[in-house]
Amino acid sequence: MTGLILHEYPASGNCYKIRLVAAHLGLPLERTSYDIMKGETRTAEFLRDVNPNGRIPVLQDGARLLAESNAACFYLADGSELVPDDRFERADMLHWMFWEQYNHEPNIATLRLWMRFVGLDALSEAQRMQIKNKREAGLAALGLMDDHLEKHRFLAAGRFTVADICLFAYTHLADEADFDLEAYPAIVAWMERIMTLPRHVGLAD
Ligand SMILES: N[C@@H](CCC(=O)N[C@@H](CS)C(=O)NCC(=O)O)C(=O)O
Repeated sequence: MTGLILHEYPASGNCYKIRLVAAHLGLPLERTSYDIMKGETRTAEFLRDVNPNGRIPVLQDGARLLAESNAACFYLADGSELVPDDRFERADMLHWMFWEQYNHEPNIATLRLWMRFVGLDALSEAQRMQIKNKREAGLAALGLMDDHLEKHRFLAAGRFTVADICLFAYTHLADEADFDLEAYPAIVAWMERIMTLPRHVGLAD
């Protein structure tokens, strides 16, 4: 890997995941910022040159571009201590990363975006109608994580892996979407374990 560049919006949890993986591995990452609130990932240039899907994060390695946060995390960490060698444990780690994208991020991250960045008054009627379902689904996701973390110190393989980083990103921001994390003691203890790891960095670091 040479000349890694992260195309990002710094407040995005999806972008933070990649910075956190890089920090744990000691990989230098150049950062290029786009303001998603001003549509800077929807310009003709961005769609042509960075990501036809119109979204950040995108990880650039030399001339090659990789979209999707969890794919980028896996790319950086593959072959490192953050990815288990055992075939089943590696797939179990991926199971949590896929679960995050289907059950967690679309609910918790989207509510955070709507409440803290877009503003409830600026939402469309269609978005407003999704709030109740997203809140229920977000609560279910946090409940499932809490149950699992009551019995396991980390999500997969009995140790800290990329899955923990991918789930930590928006879980630790869930209070910004008015989820009460104090109701999930096993999640709180797990977050504490992650935040006290030697190479941990915060969203704003
Ligand atoms: N599944 C994608 C989601 C990417 C995504 O939704 N990015 C948001 C910010 S977190 C974005 O670029 N929004 C701007 C837009 O859609 O115009 C990932 O994990 O990378």
